[in-house]
Amino acid sequence: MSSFASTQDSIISVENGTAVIEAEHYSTQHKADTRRWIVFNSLSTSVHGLADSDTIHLEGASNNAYIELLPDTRTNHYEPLEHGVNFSAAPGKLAVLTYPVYFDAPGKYFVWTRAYSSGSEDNGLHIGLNNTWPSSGQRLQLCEGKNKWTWSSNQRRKDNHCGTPNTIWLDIPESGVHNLTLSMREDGFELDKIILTQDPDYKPEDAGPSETRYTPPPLSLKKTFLEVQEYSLILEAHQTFESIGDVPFYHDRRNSALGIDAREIQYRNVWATSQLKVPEKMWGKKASAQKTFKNVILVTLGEIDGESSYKVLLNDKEIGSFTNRETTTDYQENYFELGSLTLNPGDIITIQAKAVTNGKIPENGGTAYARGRWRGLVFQE
Ligand SMILES: [Ca+2]
Ligand SMILES: [Ca+2]
Ligand SMILES: [Ca+2]
Ligand SMILES: [Ca+2]
Repeated sequence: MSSFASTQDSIISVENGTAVIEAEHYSTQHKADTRRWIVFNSLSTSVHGLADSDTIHLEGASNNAYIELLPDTRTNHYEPLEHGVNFSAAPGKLAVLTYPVYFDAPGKYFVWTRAYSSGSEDNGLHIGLNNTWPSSGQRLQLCEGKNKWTWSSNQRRKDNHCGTPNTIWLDIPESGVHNLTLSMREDGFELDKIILTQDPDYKPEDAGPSETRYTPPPLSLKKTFLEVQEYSLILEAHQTFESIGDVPFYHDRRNSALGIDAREIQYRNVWATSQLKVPEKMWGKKASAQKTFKNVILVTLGEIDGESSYKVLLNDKEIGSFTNRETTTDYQENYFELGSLTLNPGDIITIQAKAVTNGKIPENGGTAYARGRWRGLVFQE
């Protein structure tokens, strides 16, 4: 059985003030004509054909995957700096990645990134929110920890090129889903993981915590009318039909059905009767409208200790007569088709059932009885 959850149903969420994102799990990339974030994982090779000055750095990468901004045509000071090509002082111009994140609380979130720098021109990145680029997200810089995966939350400043921790941050204006965005400052940048945290004292270590991805639990499956795939109206027996006559139906709550209390010997092997008078506004607002259904289905419940019989009458005329099939599982639905039916307000629908035994299940010196359970009528147009 499918869990009815696609990957789109899970979302990075803030847990205890912190959201953790694998960089390779971006949702979209745009402005990627010139430079593009490429995913590297266990299927990748260094022979990718794009300009690059270093090989794959899967060792130690969280989730065994990361992204690199390629081609990398400025790997050192001697290679020409081309504004808008291999360098972008302005944020949001090239290779923009988007990560939807659910924030349960607004406020200030410090941004940490885990990156791998092997040179002097592959260690700058811009961080934004909802495609806006506040000054507090610009010029994330990675100085220490060359040639290994390293966490940084430092903003590059004119007077301090390496910056100090916790100087890259975003202000989340309100709770809800916001798009974390990031874009190129320097090509060749390699990004493994991103952390957003409200804790100013937080400092990630090693690969950091696991991704904080919320996946909703499986939806509850329906328990009644299991094989009914389309209907315009379902009349549930216990909600709409009234027991009449000497042999009563009772409401079997556990099984959402009407049934006959076969412990009473006088209720065995005789018809119990229930009725519904079709109300004036059965089909909606228009009163007195006649309605024709292409099919009507009586839904009953099988039992192991007997095969109960049923009758359906319309204005005292029998229109259907059925017997449950033998079963080894209690309370499985049986579906009996009555075919096309035309109803008018004031019509009387009658359902009858019998408690019977098949003599197979010993009980109290005799054999157990099936209780003539039925669940409802399904109307199809
Ligand atoms: Ca590389
Ligand atoms: Ca570069
Ligand atoms: Ca690189
Ligand atoms: Ca990763």
